[in-house]
Amino acid sequence: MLIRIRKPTDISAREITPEALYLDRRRFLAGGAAAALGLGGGGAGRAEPEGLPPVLAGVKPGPYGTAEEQTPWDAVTSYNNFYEFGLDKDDPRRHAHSLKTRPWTVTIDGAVHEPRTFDIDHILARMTLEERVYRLRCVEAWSMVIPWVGFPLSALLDLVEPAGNARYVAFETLYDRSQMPGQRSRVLDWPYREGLRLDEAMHPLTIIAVGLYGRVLPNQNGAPLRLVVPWKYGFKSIKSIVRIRLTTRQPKTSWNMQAPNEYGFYANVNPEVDHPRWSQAKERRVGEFFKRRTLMFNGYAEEVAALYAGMDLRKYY
Ligand SMILES: Nc1nc2c(c(=O)[nH]1)N[C@H]1C(S)=C(S)[C@@H](COP(=O)(O)O)O[C@H]1N2
Ligand SMILES: [Mo]
Repeated sequence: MLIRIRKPTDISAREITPEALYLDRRRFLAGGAAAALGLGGGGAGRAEPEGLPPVLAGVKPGPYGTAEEQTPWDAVTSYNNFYEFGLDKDDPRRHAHSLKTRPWTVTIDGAVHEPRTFDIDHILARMTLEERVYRLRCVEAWSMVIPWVGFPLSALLDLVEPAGNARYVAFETLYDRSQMPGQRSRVLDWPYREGLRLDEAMHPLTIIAVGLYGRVLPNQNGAPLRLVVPWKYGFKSIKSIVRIRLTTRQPKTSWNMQAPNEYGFYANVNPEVDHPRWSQAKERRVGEFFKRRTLMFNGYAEEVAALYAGMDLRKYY
């Protein structure tokens, strides 16, 4: 993985926190840059920067990184889609503090041998946390590069032993109008729902994220746990999940119910299949001026194209 390290003198005081966060901390410390910035843990007695979530312990580098420049923490946590907290990009950051992420349970049931309800802290204690730097491509044609912390969804599904007839996985966000004021409006048929085919869900690229930049996931990004499927449009990455159900039939999904001709079940990033109201050929990386070409399957074709062999991707959009 390539790391872009600027000279400490290039970094203004305002920038220190996000810049430090956006470097790989292990290499960062190893390179001695931490000492130059006064961020080193040793002896200086320097306190954690204020207002940031806690650091997650024991995070290992995971497979499938991208060396592309990472979108700064401030952008990742202030430019969000989370309609439960409003429709504007800055609404989630402003309003998602009303979400209580403890206690939190996730029920996994349906076509499984061992249906169970897990406490989030039990899940965190059982899973090995990995950092996965993925591109996120929203259907609205903006994109980011985000260093997620999480674990493969397959590791969670293995705990409940999917039954032989399970074909799909359905996900639901919390439904609680007192914590999620946006649910008082009818923009979507709440709770937010998403779904994957079982083979997509078990694919090693598919993760449950519980953090970013080595820290606990902020509420606006879908705390305490959210799905990340990097080869699909962002709306598949359902946030603040409370229920996962294995099913034999293709589940209903929020955006498909809302506008079936615009948002399909598959929602694979595909520059050749336009959204009915706009092209999907290009995207704007948040923070950049010029647009860039969108890549087939968001750049993950080598890993996932085989899942769709023989399928008409114009029909199954
Ligand atoms: N529950 C829920 N999950 C959701 C959404 C939402 O409105 N509600 N928005 C989706 C969309 S459209 C995108 S692009 C991503 C954005 O994730 P981010 O805010 O962490 O970048 O979350 C997805 N997950
Ligand atoms: Mo999106």
